[in-house]
Amino acid sequence: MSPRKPPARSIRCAVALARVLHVGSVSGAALHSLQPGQTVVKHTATSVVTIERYIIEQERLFPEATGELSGILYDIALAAKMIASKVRRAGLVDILGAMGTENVQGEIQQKLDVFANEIIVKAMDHTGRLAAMASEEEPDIIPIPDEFKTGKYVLLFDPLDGSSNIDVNVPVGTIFSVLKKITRGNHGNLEDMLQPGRRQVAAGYVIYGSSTMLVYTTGQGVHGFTLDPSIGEFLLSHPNIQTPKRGRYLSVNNSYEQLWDARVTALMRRYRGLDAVQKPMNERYVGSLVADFHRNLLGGGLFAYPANRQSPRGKLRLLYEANPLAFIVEAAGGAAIDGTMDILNVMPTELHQRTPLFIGSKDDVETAREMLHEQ
Ligand code: AHM
Ligand code: MG
Repeated sequence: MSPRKPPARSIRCAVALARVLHVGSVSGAALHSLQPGQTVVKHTATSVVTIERYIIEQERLFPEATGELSGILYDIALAAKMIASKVRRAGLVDILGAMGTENVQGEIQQKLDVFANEIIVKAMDHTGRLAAMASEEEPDIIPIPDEFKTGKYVLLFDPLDGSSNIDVNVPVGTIFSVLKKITRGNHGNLEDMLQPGRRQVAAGYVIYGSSTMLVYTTGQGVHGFTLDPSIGEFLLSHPNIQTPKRGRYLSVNNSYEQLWDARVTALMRRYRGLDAVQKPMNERYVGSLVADFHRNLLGGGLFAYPANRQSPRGKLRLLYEANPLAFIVEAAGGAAIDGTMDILNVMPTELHQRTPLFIGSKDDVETAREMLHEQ
């Protein structure tokens, strides 16, 4: 008996599918000659690795993994796509309706940082993977509603850092940190949030720039994914990011110079090559932390937000900004200090605690550590 001929429509579908999957053209004749059990799509390595595939493959390296952490990372990727699509339309606010007013569809426009906060909370609260959350946008811990199951992790995040830059079309970002819950009971509390950054199990950021990128680490390797808007997927674009040992960029807001103490001023003169000890670094300051950090991570350099007379603890938040970025930079071979100690060793005492931050290429951070120690 001859094998049954596949109907023409299913051939068309299979050919279209094969094309979408970039497995080359498959002719109808080739399909006719398929043997039972043979598939059209050959499972050969392709150059396209989605974030989902990557996370699953990473998870397989740890047989004890339950998949909960992987789930948290997918959920964040989904929230990031939703935020990205909104950020892309931010410039249209003027013609569609200003924030706090009704747009042409009769919907109330929200501030983007409030929107981003809600998106993340809603994407994460019902999954059963988290025991609590904390956001830079909210004064207190965000509990998991009683109707949902809870999990063994807590999530801390800055939903839209640098959001004042949106009006001038400068990149903004989301930063996140995942810790294991350490207290008993189903719901997380302040103690779970106030753990040193060294205990993070994952951290990452999303940059909404000329393209949208998600960069994360679980402590081993830093991986970057770029959103392909045509298919709505984050694709692996920057595997295993390593930051240069010494960098070329210096990112600091010089307008605070008259408020710095003498050691910080001397340090910045060193980076600028003014005391003739090293070659001058290139100054680049966007004023959007994720954008400054991302550039320096890839190109090498140092981002500094020192304490000053007006802000004795600096401006940036330990739990939502400094800790996650410090976890990433260390996994990429760099370093982060608060002036004297490693950011990841700082014992937090408050949810919204601020910290001075010197972060980036290892040797440049060591220069800061040495010079800031000097009396
Ligand atoms: P935000 O959390 O209120 O958005 O502020 C954080 C931002 C960072 O993105 C950036 O590095 C810093 O503030 C810039 O501050 P300054 O204008 O003082 O240099
Ligand atoms: Mg912020």
